[in-house]
Amino acid sequence: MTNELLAIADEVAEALRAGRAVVALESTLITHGLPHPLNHEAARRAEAAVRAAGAVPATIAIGGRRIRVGLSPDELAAIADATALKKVSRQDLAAALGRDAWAGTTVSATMICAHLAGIAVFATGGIGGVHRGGERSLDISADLDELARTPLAVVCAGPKSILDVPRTMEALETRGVPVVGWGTDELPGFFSRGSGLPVGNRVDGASEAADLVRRHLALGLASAILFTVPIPESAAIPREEMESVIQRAEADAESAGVRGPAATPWILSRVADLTDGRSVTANLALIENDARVGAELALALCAGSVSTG
Ligand code: PSU
Ligand code: MN
Repeated sequence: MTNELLAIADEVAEALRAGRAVVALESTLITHGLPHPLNHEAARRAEAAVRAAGAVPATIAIGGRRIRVGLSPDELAAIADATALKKVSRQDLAAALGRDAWAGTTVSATMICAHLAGIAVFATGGIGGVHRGGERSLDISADLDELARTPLAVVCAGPKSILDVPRTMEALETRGVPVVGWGTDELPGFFSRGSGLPVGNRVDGASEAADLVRRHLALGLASAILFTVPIPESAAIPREEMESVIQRAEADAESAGVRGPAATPWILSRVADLTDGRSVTANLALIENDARVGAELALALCAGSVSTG
């Protein structure tokens, strides 16, 4: 990997050199996941939460033919304000680096970039997974295979509830990706505290989580570990309420003929309309919360180890 393709911001590079805590953040939720200007607010709140906990945020995007690890406030504003940027996952990464344009990195692409940069922890809102009807359409996010092959601690609020969550959990099990409840035995339900599904493993707090990460890495298990954190109570929307909204949004997507990479952004935006923006408020709160938890985990990992290997 050459510096030609990877540009790490000074603050992030210094923190990594000094062995201090760094948390990677993705950019597709800015470019595609949330409406303007709340996308910008989400990005700023996530970075601020990481800083408030004592770690360094590294928002990752594609820009100027390079993987950008850590953005300036102006750059963050630029990608939040821009329209029609590309959404880049593993399959698009090399092509996106051939264009002189900003682009948002999904969970899969952000994982690749964070790992290349030597960052161990990545926080986001929700991972992609098996879409509803995915057993027919085969619309299964590249995030799942990425989680199986890139060793990173990924902190999220559970698979997005617009997905087929039980099939997503099956796919994660098949791929051997540990799914861990953060202070809970129930898989978090993204917009809701719970999903109604059990989560096989649980940690209570960052130091327990860091121990689990160290054991996982010591075993040479090449996959990610997925930590799932319930949305804060004050921002949660009841599951039954969300479920009917999601079914309606899903049906609308089907009639509109939306598929492929456009599906997730389209459905999220339809859900936002149908909830009068409440889903967006919830999304912001869970992203901020995940960023804070990611920082706690990154700090605990630094505290207990001499090198990240
Ligand atoms: N979760 C959100 N908002 C988002 C996404 C996830 O709350 O915008 C993005 C992430 O970047 C994730 C991507 O990787 O959606 C998944 O897209 P797809 O289903 O096309 O793989
Ligand atoms: Mn897809």
